[in-house]
Amino acid sequence: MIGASRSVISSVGRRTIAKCSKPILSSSVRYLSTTLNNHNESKIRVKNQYIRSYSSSSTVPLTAETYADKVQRDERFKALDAEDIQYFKSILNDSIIENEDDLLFYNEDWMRKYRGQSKLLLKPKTTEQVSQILKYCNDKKLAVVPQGGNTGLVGGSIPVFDEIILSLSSINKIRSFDSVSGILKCDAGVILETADQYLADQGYIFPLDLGAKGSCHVGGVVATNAGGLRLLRYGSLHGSVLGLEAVLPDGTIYNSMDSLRKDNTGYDLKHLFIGSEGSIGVITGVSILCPARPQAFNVAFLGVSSYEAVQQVFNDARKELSEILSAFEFMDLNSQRLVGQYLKSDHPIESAEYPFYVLIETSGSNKDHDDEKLETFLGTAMENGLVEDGIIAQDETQLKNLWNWRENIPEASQMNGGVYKYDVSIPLKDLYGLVEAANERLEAAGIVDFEDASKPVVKAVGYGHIGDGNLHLNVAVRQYSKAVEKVLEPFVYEWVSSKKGSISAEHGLGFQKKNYISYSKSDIEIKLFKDIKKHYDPNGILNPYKYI
Ligand code: FAD
Ligand code: 2HG
Ligand code: ZN
Repeated sequence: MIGASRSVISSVGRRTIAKCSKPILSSSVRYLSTTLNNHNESKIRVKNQYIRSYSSSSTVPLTAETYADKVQRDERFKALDAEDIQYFKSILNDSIIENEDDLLFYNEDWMRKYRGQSKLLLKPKTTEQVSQILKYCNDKKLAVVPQGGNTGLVGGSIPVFDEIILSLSSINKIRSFDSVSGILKCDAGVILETADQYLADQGYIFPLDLGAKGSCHVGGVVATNAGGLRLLRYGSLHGSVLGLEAVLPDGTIYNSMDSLRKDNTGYDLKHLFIGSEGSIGVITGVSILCPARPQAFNVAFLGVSSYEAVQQVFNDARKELSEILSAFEFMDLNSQRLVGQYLKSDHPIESAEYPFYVLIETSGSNKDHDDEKLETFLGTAMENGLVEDGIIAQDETQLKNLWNWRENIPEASQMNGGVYKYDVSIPLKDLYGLVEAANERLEAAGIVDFEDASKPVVKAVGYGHIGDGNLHLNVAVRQYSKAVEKVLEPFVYEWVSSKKGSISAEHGLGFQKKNYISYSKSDIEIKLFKDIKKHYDPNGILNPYKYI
C-alpha cells in the first residue's frame, strides 16, 4: 500500500458498550478508544517511495496506439532537438533524465493503463527555473506535462506522445508554518505524507488524507482537487487552500501565497488552478489552512445487510456523531473479497460475509466524550438491526489494519491484470445502482466471472466516500481490452448523467474523460472552459490531449 503510516495511536484498554441492550452479534463489536500519542508520532518514518502493484511484468501499450482512433499528435508542437536539450542543461545542469529506461517510470501511469513516449524529463529546483523552462517551451511550441507524484488515476500525469515531463519533485521544501493561524506554506513538490508529518509535530493535521499520500505531492493534490478520506470533516481544497504560486505557460509567475483568510478584492484566481490538472499553469507553491490535530481517534468496521441500511447508518451517524465524525466509507462484499485475496488474509469481521461494509472514523479532542457518543450510536444501530456485526480498533495496529481493508481496494482491484475506474458523484439513493447496472451489463455480455480466468472481467466492485456521495466503481479485469471498454463506455457516463451525477467526483478528467465532459457540463460551460484555456495557454502547450 502507498503511504501506509496512519497516526500512531496508543491503546488505553478495553471497554464494553454500556448502552447496548441487544446482545451484539457474535459478541464481536469490541469497543475501545485510542488516543493520539504525539511523541511516537513524530518518529514515524515517512514512506515516500513509489510503490506500484504489478500483476504482470508485461509492457504497457502506448496510449497513442491504444487510442489511435481518439488522438493524433498535434503537429503544431515542435519535436525536441539537441539545441533544446542544450538549453535545458544550461539552466538545470544534471537535473534532467534522457535515458529511455529511466524515463519509463515517468511515462507510465499508476494503473499501467497509459504509456507516453517522452524523451525528456526536467527536474527544476526553483520556481524561477520553472518560469525559464515554460517561457522557452512556449516560444518554441514544445508541449509539456506537469507531473507530481504520478499517482493520478485518469491518465493526466503522463504524456500521450513526446511531451516533455516537468517534474515538481525537486521543488520540495516546507516554506513556513504559523502555529497560531495554522497556515502552512510549502513547495508544490512536498509529498503529502511529509507535510502531514511536519504538521503532526506542531499539533496540526493536513486537511486532506488519501491512500496515495506516501507518493502524491501537495501540488498534485491541489492540481487535481483531490477529495480523499476526510473531505466529510475538512471540506474541499477549494475551502482550505488560501493561496498559490503558479507559473503560467509564458513564464509569468502568479503569486497569491500571502493571501489572508478573508480577502474580497477581486476575482479569486487561485480557484482556477485548483483542479485545473496542469492545463493552465504549473503550481509551485501552496498556502493552506490546517486544522488542529484531533487527540482521540476511533475506527469501527461494520457489516451491514443492505445498501438502504448503509444510507440509514450514515444518516444516523451524521446526526449522532455529528462533529466527531471524520470519515464514513462504504465497501461492497466483492471489493472486500478482492482485498482478502490481495492481502492473503481473513476479513476482520469473521462471523459471516455481509453484502456491505462501513468504516466509521471518529476524531475529536475529548476521548471520554467521543467514546460515549460512539458507544451510544453503535448500541442503537445494533438494536435497530441496521448493523449486523462489527469490530472496533483496540490499538494502533488494529486501526491501521481496519483502514487497510478500505485503502487497499485500489491495489486489490487491479491485481488480476488491470482495472477500469469510474469515479462518480451520484445522488445517494441511486449511488449503488451503478454497480448493479454495470455487473448486469457485463453479465449480459458474457464476459465476467470472479473465478473463471477465461473471462476478461473479474467483477465490477463498488466502494467510496458515501458521506460525499462519491462512488468508486472499479471494474477489475484480467487484461485491458477495447472490447471490455466498449461495454463500459459510454454506458457508465450515460447512466451517471441520467441520474444528474458527475462523471468525475475527485480524480478529474485527464486523458480518460476528455471526450466525455459533455455528460456533466453544458455547452456554455464547456465554451467558457475553452475560453479560459485559450486565455492562459494560447499555444496549448500545457498538458495537451487532456482535460478539455
Ligand atoms: P500526478 O498524478 O502527478 O498529477 C495529477 C494531475 O495534476 C496531472 O494532470 C498533472 O499534470 C497535474 N499536476 C501534478 N502536479 C502539478 C503541479 N504542481 N502543477 C500543475 N499541475 C500538476 N484521489 C482522490 O481525490 N481521493 C482519494 O482518496 C484518492 N486515493 C488514491 C489512492 C491511490 C492508491 C492512488 C494511486 C490514487 C488516489 N487518488 C485519490 C488519485 C489522486 O488524484 C492522486 O493521488 C493525487 O491527487 C495526485 O497527486 P500527484 O502528485 O500524484 O499528481
Ligand atoms: C480511493 O478513494 C481513491 O481509494 C481511489 O479515490 C479510488 O482507485 C479508485 O478507484
Ligand atoms: Zn476516493
